[in-house]
Amino acid sequence: MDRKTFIQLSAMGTGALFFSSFFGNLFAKTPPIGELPVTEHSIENVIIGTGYGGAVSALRLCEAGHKVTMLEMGLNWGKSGIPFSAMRNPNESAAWLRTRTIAPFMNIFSVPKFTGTLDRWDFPELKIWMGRGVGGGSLVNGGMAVTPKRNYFQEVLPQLDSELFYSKYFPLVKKELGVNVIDEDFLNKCSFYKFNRVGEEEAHKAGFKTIRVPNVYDFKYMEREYRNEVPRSALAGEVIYGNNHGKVTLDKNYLKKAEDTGKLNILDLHKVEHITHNADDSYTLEVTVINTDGIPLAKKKITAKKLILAAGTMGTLDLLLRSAAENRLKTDENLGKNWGNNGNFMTGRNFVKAFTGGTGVQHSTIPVGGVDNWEDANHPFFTEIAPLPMGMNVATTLYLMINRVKKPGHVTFDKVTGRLDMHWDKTNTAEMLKNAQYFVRKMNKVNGGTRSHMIFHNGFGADVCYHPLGGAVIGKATDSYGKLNGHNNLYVIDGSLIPGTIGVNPFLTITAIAEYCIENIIKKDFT
Ligand code: FAE
Repeated sequence: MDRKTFIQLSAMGTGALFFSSFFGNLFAKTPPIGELPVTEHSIENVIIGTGYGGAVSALRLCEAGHKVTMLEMGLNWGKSGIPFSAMRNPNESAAWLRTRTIAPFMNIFSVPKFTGTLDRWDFPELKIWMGRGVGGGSLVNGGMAVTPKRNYFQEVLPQLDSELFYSKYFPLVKKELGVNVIDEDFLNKCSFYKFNRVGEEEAHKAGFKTIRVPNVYDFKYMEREYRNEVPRSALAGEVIYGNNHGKVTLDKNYLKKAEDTGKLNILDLHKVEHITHNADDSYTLEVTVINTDGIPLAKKKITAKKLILAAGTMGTLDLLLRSAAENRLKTDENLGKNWGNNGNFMTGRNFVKAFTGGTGVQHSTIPVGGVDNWEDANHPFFTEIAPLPMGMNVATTLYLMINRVKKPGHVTFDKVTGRLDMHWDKTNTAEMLKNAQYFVRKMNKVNGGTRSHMIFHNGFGADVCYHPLGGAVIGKATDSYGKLNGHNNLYVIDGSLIPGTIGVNPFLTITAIAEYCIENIIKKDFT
């Protein structure tokens, strides 16, 4: 590269990167995509994605003395200084490059087009929500940190040693993620948890068992919020567009620790488009650098000796299946198989205690209770008693159910549309619907209330998926530690390793499996 070109590229690359985070909206005019500057880079270890799988991999590699570069399509919110927005007052953080919010319901708000934290991919029978930004799903999720039931873990992941997971990896990740449990006295007196008290009381009346659900939100902080000693976050309607306080996201634990080693470089607003497998077993990534309007600023060709794909289930499947369809890399017939929605099924009940006080005006955004009906052979399910922070007493309870996935789906890439095809329809969710009908009927019979026709079509949200899992299943599409079949230097470490179901909210399991995989990968392949 000559000096003039270098200076031009540096100005457009580094300068653009800096400005992209802060002044993206001011730079609407950029060169047409074919004329974008392209720079070439060679990097030893690259991780795509900064969610759970990526963050664990980065920390352990850095601690073992390896330099790591992470490529993240979303924004580094912590560094940008831009605040997250609350659900009733959505702003930049609300939606990934949309002009209207994309929450599961109540999308009546216009928002500025911005690289927000929450994205949604729509398929004919399914909508899949995902986190975007440094910290991945940890930025937008409800923080519920649930250990799967051991017998179900063994059933769905017989290829893993459950003794090792329950004695070593689950305790380790609970500590690293800062998992804690709400104090019962606080829960009983906090006016923001009336929805949970009502939810549990009615579940007991109907004969269901409830459980306390651990979380990564700092409940001691929440107690101080309640006493008005610190700025409010969970008690101010913040969650799926990010929390400004209280929630301990990955940028505050795994990623922070990795950065503190001095060996981690995170490049935000870097979207990987394709992966090419080279003859020398390295990988070349084509990357588009965008600004916060989503406008491409530059192109990069990054060649990595070792590549970890941690782009989340859908991101990883998209990159692998797309690149395979373009003959850039080889995959085998296992890729895309055993995909599932983790049995996600949303439902709710309207007119709950409507004449005796409803579910309360104020709702904390952090769920702390669930109905555990998993041992019922006819209707096995777990359901989270979810908040509905609408700022008024809507006398409604909302439930995000997690069921078994009796009929898994699969994912392929359609060359014509250039998009993933999701092979998933009502037959995949039929058993889940039966469980939801059983639950709502039983609850309403004893407690009153109606089906949640106000929030969902016919009262049941079969198409809501927060937990896409599978498609690159460990031990099937990969070896026992996440190395993709047929490859020496390409690893998958994220939700796609879990075969479509884990019976509880999944990030604790994703984090535990990531710890297990990277520990073994370092031992075997990073000598
Ligand atoms: P993930 O955290 O999704 O990270 C992937 C990262 O890769 C993201 O930051 C992407 O922006 C980035 N990326 C993707 N494609 C590219 C590309 N081409 N180039 C560059 N970067 C890319 O992956 N789970 C729980 O256990 N408890 C909960 O309470 C809970 N609540 C949830 C609530 C919501 C609204 C949502 C959407 C999810 C929730 N989840 C919850 C699911 C959980 O967040 C999810 O399973 C994990 O975040 C998945 O972790 P991964 O490491 O697979």
